[in-house]
Amino acid sequence: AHGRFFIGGNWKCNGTVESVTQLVKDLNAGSVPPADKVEIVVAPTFVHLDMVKKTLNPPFEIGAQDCWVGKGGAFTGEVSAEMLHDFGIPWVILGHSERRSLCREDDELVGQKCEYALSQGLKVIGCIGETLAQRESGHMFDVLDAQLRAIANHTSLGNWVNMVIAYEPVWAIGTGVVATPEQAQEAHAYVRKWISDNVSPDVAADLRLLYGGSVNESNCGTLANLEDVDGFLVGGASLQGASFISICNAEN
Ligand code: G2H
Repeated sequence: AHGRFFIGGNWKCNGTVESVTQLVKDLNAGSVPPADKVEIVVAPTFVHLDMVKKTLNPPFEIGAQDCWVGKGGAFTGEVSAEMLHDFGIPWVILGHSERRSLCREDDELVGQKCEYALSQGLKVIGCIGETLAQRESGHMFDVLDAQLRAIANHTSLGNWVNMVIAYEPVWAIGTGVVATPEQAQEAHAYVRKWISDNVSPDVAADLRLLYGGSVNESNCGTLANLEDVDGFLVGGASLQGASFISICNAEN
């Protein structure tokens, strides 16, 4: 692995006051590695950020699931990067495949979002990944190239320390079909080489590459041992306190 292992919990559009209260309680009671071993970030909905921030204890950190592409203003329904930073939220997920497909965010918009969020002092979990059709038609690497190119075009050399990349094959998201260790390692090695060739070898060596897509407490151990898997972005299983805590201990 490269750098400090990273576990992200993407709660997506889930939660009630009651369920979030319980989940925070379960996380606080769980035993996880110290912050210098594993970095853990959970991303509640915007509505729940405040209560989670007030109640979730270190070493857990907090992130948002998205933010606006530029400075706030007359953008009904949006939340800006500077608001998140001002509010004390250190991380934001950008370019998740659900936003790319359901909200029609294209590569360039995701790149611009990364640039603006980084400029406002946020750290970014940038998501990439191919659909099943793209993989089966032999376009997986072209898709990853274009997604990475857009992010790289908008990320200055010095800002890569504030970025992690999550490889989430769309066919593995929420489907229960996890990538095989070979598929995950192949894609991650490809991403690291792309970053080495197109950004810099030093950035590539330090960049944390997360795998996402149906990660659970049973499959996380094998995936965590792969050379180029430096953490996970977990959806469904991050809503269950016990499962998420086991995944936080995947490296042990
Ligand atoms: C992929 C992942 C979290 P799940 O979207 O980002 O979700 O673990 O439910 O497949």
